[in-house]
Amino acid sequence: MKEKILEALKNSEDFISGEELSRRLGISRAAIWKHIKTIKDQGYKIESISKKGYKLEYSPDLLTYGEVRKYLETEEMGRNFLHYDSIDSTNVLAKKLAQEGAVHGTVILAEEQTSGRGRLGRAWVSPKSTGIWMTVILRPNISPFMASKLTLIGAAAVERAMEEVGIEAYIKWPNDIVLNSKKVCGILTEMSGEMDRVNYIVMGIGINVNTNSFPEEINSIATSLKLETGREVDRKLLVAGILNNFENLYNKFIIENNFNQVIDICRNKSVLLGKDVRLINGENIRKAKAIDIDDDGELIVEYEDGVLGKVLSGEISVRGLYGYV
Ligand code: BTX
Repeated sequence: MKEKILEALKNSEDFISGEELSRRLGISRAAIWKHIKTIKDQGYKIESISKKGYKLEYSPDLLTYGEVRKYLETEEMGRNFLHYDSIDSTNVLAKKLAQEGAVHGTVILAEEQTSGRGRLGRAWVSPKSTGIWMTVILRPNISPFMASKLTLIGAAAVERAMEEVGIEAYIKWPNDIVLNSKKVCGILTEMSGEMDRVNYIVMGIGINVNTNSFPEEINSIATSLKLETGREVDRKLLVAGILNNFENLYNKFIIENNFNQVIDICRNKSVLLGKDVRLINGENIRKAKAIDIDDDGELIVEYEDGVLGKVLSGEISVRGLYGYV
């Protein structure tokens, strides 16, 4: 109901009376007044004048469904959209909700994460209202060994969406997006499954959008779209753009088994190919050169002894990137 009131206010150039709203929406004027109060508490400025009614003066930069919806062209992705002011981690909540049966395409988005997570238990810095911290719940009918491909679909969708808002970003296979050799986005894909079946997958995407500064410990490796382009980027457009592109690429893969476009994007926009890399597997570090990304999304490397190898996922550090020199 709150969404409907907001929508009516947004669509009206002038004041709308409480009476008109109550007639249109079939609820009492007292109920309208209560909802208006909650909307104001979210940061919207609404002028109210007796006899005239309500007028929306200002909408805050919030990533609610009501704000994102008009840019969404999807059927499933983001159609169940949960927005939080502050939670520990959207991935953690997504797993809980997926376990409880949340539908395919459910998006959990928070303005702030107090305990955002990266891979291998690392932390992801997620300050209030400056980034995009969201997780999509997926229920693909694929075998678990195909799941790592979804991260590449996510990375390709983020790259496309950035391009649509005029930003040329690059993909550090398999789960980072970089701008000017610094990390602007990370993707964390987690799966619940059995030997031959996926129960659900949650794909968390974290993007530093309008962040002005970072804590000391990541300052040299992290950047934001704003810091690199010198302008504020509309978070709503980016969220919708990611979901639009993701649904498109995801359906091509799941329904038509067509992964070509994703691979093309990952190859053309790769920061790894042709570079000296270190493959990190716990304590074990091996030097190699990144040669190609094959049609299955695996990274082809050439080890120092000239032997070629395939890497399915994992930790890669690249010469010249994030301090590896
Ligand atoms: P990762 O393990 O590849 O990267 C984590 C590392 O990146 C950290 O150890 C730190 O060095 C650095 N880092 C931390 N915060 C940031 C930041 N804001 N920008 C750039 N670098 C940073 C990458 O893991 C996957 C991150 C996924 C984050 C999303 S946000 C929504 C969802 N919910 C959640 O808890 N995680 C995901």
